[in-house]
Amino acid sequence: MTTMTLFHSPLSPFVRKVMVLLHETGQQDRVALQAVNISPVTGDDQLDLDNPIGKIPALRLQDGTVLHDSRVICEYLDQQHVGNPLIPREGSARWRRLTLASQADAIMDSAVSSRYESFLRPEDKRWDGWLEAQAGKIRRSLANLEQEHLAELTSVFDIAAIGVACALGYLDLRQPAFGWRERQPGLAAWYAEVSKRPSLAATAPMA
Ligand code: 99T
Repeated sequence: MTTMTLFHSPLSPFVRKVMVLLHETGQQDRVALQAVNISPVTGDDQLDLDNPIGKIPALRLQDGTVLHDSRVICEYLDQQHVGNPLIPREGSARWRRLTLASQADAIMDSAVSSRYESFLRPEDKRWDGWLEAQAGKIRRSLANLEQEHLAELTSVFDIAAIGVACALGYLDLRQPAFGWRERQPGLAAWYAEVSKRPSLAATAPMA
């Protein structure tokens, strides 16, 4: 039975994290999806009422409470099922996995901001230096994941792995020529494997 409403777009990597977590924890039937088509300059009235910052994902609970952003929603939903937590509840594992998840979110932030810069901003106002700086952040983060964290990512499919997979899926969607697979073959092999999971297959973004 659906008891919650998720403001949703199939192209948002932040929304996808929530959707993957719902699938992985068997909760997808509890959430109704409310489609929104927004950008920083074109909002959605209903969304703005529920989330004054006008971003997705936002999750309306049965009692009308609204949760945002994706980190808060994932934490909430992870505490609503009885299986193994996808976000460790305590100890050093919690801070490790949340920091990796934060690195994945930061890759998405840079990629989304590049998308807005290169697609939304009027052409005469675009700033190549901005795009190059964002690309540098993404390249350094992916190299660091490959060199330092591949074993950790492979060890368990949790909030950190979900975040990295959604970040890579979004890069493929919006910057298919970014060429990360050539630079990070280990990450590419990991991603090819986890992409077979039903949760990722069911939520793959389609432009
Ligand atoms: O910035 C806006 O006003 C509208 N943008 C969003 O709502 C994006 C959609 S991804 N969401 C976020 O930036 C959420 C970030 C937040 N920290 C979280 O939830 O974790 C759109 C991607 C695309 O269209 O290509």
